[in-house]
Amino acid sequence: MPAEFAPHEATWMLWPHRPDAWREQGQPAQRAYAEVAAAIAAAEPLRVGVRGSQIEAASALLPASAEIVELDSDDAWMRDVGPSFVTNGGGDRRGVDWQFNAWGGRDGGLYPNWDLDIEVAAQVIEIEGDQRYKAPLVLEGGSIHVDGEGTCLTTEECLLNKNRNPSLTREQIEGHLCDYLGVEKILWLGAGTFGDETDGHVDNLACFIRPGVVALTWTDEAAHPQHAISLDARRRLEAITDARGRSLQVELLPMPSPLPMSEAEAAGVVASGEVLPRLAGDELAGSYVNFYICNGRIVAPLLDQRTDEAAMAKLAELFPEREVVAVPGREILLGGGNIHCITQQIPAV
Ligand code: KQY
Repeated sequence: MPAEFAPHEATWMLWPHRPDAWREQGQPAQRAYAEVAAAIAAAEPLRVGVRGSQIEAASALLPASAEIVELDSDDAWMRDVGPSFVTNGGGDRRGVDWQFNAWGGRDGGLYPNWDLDIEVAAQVIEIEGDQRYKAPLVLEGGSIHVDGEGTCLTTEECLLNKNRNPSLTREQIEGHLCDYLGVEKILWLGAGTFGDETDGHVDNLACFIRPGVVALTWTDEAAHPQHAISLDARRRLEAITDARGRSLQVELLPMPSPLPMSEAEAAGVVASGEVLPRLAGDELAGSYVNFYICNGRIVAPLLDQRTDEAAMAKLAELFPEREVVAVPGREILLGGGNIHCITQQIPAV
């Protein structure tokens, strides 16, 4: 699997629509997704899967260059329901279609029916004209990062969770990752970001900046519940080597301050009893690590005026050869993820 920082042919997104997941019938989230779409579409081709009844709304908000594809989904997290693309260096690309159970199935999953989501990856692969590997592993794309040089970064909290692959051992899971991603070494972090409803996706905690360099969400506040989690991750990263035998350089990205959901935000969500309830005061799992790398750009979420400037400056320092484009991330965060979670790259071959 090429790293996200390798050249892309295109990016895929989905369009948010469900009123029990997104406030005010999804309209603020749609505007936020459209801002992300505009930032990406200015850098590379963008395709957006939209359910039939939403095509008019999506056309009005998405940039003119975005290709709107009629494609239905239960929610709008292309990182997790979409395919992971792999290449062989000889001009071939294939899509890996993982098993999906809505982040935990009957044991903590985020909605009870994901029939549409499980069809998304195969449709994307077919539209791209690529062949498909059907993988026997429950895995969301947000639970892995690769460096493109044989290393995969993931968390125990998610991939070893009994609500994903209860019949597989750590070794068997590693075997599937090696087989389907073409990696040789799995780097295991412990827990993900505090309060993350995905059971600790790595893409909200840490990511590769380039081979040998990892960014980690970080707070110096010892009393913050994230402090011990990030400290554990830092110690693990500093103690291991990657698939090429390199020690890792760990770069710290400041965390936003605590971000509780407001009364007004919670009140705008229609409770259906199907989706994890959105309640005032819920602590949102905000993280600047949840950015997206596209051709020539970093698209990063603005989350908190107290920390945005420092986080964007750090990203600019980490990616001197790319432009950092900051877009509002709060509305996406209200749905439980951020920019990385709503995008999926198609690597160039
Ligand atoms: O963060 C993600 N990768 C997805 C979050 C899904 C949340 C559904 N409410």
